[in-house]
Amino acid sequence: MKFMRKSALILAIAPLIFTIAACSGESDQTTSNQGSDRTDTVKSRGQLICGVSGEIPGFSFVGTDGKYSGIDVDVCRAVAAAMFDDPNAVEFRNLNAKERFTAVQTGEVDILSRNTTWTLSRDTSVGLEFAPVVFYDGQGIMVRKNSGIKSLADLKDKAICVQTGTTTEQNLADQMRKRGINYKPVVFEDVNITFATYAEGRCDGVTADRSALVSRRTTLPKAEDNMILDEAISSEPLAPAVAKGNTTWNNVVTWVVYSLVKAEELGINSQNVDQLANSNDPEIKRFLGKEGNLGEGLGLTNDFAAKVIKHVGNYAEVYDRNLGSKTKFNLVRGQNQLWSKGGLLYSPPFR
Ligand SMILES: N[C@@H](CCC(=O)N[C@@H](CS)C(=O)NCC(=O)O)C(=O)O
Repeated sequence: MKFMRKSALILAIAPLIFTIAACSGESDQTTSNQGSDRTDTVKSRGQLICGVSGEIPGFSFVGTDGKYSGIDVDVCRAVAAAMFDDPNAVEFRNLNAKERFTAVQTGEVDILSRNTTWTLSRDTSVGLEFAPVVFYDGQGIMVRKNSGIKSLADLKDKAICVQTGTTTEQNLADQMRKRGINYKPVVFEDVNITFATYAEGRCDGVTADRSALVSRRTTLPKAEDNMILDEAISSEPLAPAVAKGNTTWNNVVTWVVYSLVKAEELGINSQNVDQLANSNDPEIKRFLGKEGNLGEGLGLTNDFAAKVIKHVGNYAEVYDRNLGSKTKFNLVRGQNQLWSKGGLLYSPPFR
């Protein structure tokens, strides 16, 4: 057994897998894994349908000109670039926290790229399949500077605005229970009402992912009068997701995300990508599709990563454009730095 080849092992257990799948009524999922999956649907449509929030500047936001921008938006543009050599071959659909999972399950969207935390239950019972994390986040609480509130303990018996259908709502309840702090949750389905209620002074604090607080603070009437408490409430790894049972499609999204990270690691960016196509470095040659056939396994051209970087840039370019020091958010990379620079971003090998 120890020396059995993988293919022989698969042949040996295949009948067993078939029997189990048939008995548990999951044969549909098995079929879709073997046959066509979402990749074919998207290809034949010639356009990607991408679920975003549209309400979180820096992540996904619709400008007054109707144009979408943000890191979550760029992930979708990167997938479109890899598939169609066109970052604009995307239709965006705005989804609030409550709507987002149904939209993936029913196939209304091909991909959910919307500040969504990767959790065990979303990976299992909600029927999602996550691609790699695009932003490592954590939950925070924002209060008015003149409120005297400095910690979670100071929120005893206070009203906290929070959006329903989020890990935010659950984490707040966990943390307050753990610390024995009584509080008044003021829950809304709509993000704009959540923050407007806080802005009107009807909540003492508002809680969300820290990045979302930084983002939404810029939309408050007097942004500088508000501060985010230092206390870290949770880990929120934000990742794109697709519907379960679409192995190839998940691989496409997964390796497009990794291509952003790997390009940064290899020093490839939107400015030098064409020039580096002539590089002698075998790793760069393979990554850009000048050698090997890495795209084939994804049903894409071998230069899919070159298309991504040319049109959208590497992870650093995406981050800087949407959240970096030249933006009003000025968010330091922190955990969202490459592993080689002390962060958590790490791509498996392109080989
Ligand atoms: N990352 C958390 C929270 C995500 C979330 O939906 N946050 C709210 C509060 S800022 C939001 O983005 N709302 C925007 C919307 O509903 O369009 C989760 O996955 O549950």
